[in-house]
Amino acid sequence: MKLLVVGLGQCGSRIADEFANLNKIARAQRGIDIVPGAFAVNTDSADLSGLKYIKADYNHRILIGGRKTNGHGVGKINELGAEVARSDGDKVIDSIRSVKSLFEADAFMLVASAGGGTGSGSIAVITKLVKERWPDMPVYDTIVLPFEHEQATEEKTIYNCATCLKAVNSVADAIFLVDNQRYVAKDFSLMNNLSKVNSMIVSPFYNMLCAGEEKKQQFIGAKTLDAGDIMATISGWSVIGYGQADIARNWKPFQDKRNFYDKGHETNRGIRAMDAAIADLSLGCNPADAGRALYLITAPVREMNMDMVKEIGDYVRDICPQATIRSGDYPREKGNLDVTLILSELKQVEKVKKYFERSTKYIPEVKRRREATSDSLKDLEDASKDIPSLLE
Ligand SMILES: Nc1nc2c(ncn2[C@@H]2O[C@H](COP(=O)(O)OP(=O)(O)OP(=O)(O)O)[C@@H](O)[C@H]2O)c(=O)[nH]1
Ligand SMILES: [Mg+2]
Repeated sequence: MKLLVVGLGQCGSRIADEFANLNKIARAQRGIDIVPGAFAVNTDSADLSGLKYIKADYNHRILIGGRKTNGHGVGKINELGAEVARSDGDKVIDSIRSVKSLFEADAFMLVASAGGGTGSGSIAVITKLVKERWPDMPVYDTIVLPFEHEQATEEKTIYNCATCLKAVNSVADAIFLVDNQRYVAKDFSLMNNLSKVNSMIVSPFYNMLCAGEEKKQQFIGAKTLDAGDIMATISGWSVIGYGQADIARNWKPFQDKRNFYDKGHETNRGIRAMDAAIADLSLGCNPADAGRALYLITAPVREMNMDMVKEIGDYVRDICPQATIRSGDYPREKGNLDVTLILSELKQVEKVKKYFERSTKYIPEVKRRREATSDSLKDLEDASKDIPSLLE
C-alpha cells in the first residue's frame, strides 16, 4: 500500500519526515516505494528547514500563515492554526496536486499533534479540503497525544486535544491514535529523544505497507495483505502495534524435519510476538472494543508453519470477539518472526473520552476568567476616568 503523507505543525512534520525515511529504507531494502510523496506544512519556517528527508522545495515544505504568524508558529492557539489553514489551505492542495506521485498513492495519511497549535488546529481543516478535492481516496489522520506532564500543567493542551479530536473524528476516514506517554513508559530517556520516539511511531507501518507492494515471487505470501484489505479494515478510532519473537538460534538451514518440541516452540513464538504487538499498541485500549482487526505475520519462509498461523488466528479471535478480522503473511529471506496488528473501529477510547470530559469542565472556567479579566479592565478604566487625556 502506498501512502501520501502530509505532516502539519512541528510534530506532524517530523513524523512525516520519518515516513519519508521509511520510503528510503523500503527502496534500499526491498526495491519498492511505500510513501511516494511526503509533505510538511507549518507556520514556523525554522521547523520546516530542520527536516531531513522531505524534499526541500516550497512544494514539499509548505509555509502557511504569512503575515498572521510571521513564520513563528501560532503559540498553541489552535483556533489560529485552524484559521490559517482555512485561508491558506488552497496552497497545500495546489502543492499536493503538483506532484506526479499523487497518482501512485492509495490513500492519504495526515499527521499532527493534538496538543499544539498549528497541527492541532489545521489537521481537520486540511483533511476536509483533501477529501473534497479527492473524494475517492481515503484520508487517515494520525494524532499524537501529549505527554502526561504536558497535560498536568496546561489546561490549554487538554482543550486543544479535545477540539482537535472532535474535529478530525467528523472528517477523517480513520484516526490512528498515538500516545507519546507510551514511549516514555517503555524507556524514560526517550523523553528527551523525540526523533527516536518518531521512528518508533512510524516503524510499525513498515511491513504493513511493504507486504502488498512486493514484486518478487518468493516474498509474496500465501495470503497477501494488499491495499484493499488494509483499506477495508481501517475505520474510525484505530491503533497500531508491532511485536517480535526471536527465531530459534539452533536452526539449521538444510534441516527439513523438525521435532515435536521445535514445532510447539514455534507456535508459542507466534503467540509471544502477538502479545508483544498488543503490549506495543500506540495507545492503551481494550482489544475487545475493536470492530475490525488486521494482522500481518512476517517471518522467514521456513518459519511460517500452518499451526502457528492458525494459533495466532484463534488467539486474535479470542481477544477481539466482536471484530471482523483480516490477516496476511509476508515471507522474508531472513529476520525474526514479527507481528503487526491494527485494531480499528474502537467503540470505547477511554483517553479520548477523558479529554472531552475535562475540556467540557474547562469551558465555563475559561468563560469565567475572560469575564473576570474584562471586569478588572473595566474597573481600571473607571478609576482613570477623571484623569485628563494627553491625546485630546
Ligand atoms: N512524538 C512527538 N511529539 C512531538 C514532537 N514535537 C512536538 N511533539 C508534541 O506535540 C505537542 C506540541 O505540538 P507541536 O507539534 O510542537 O505544535 P505545532 O503544531 O507546531 O503548533 P505551534 O508550535 O503552537 O504553532 C506536544 O504535546 C509535544 O510533546 C515530535 O517530534 N514527536
Ligand atoms: Mg510549532
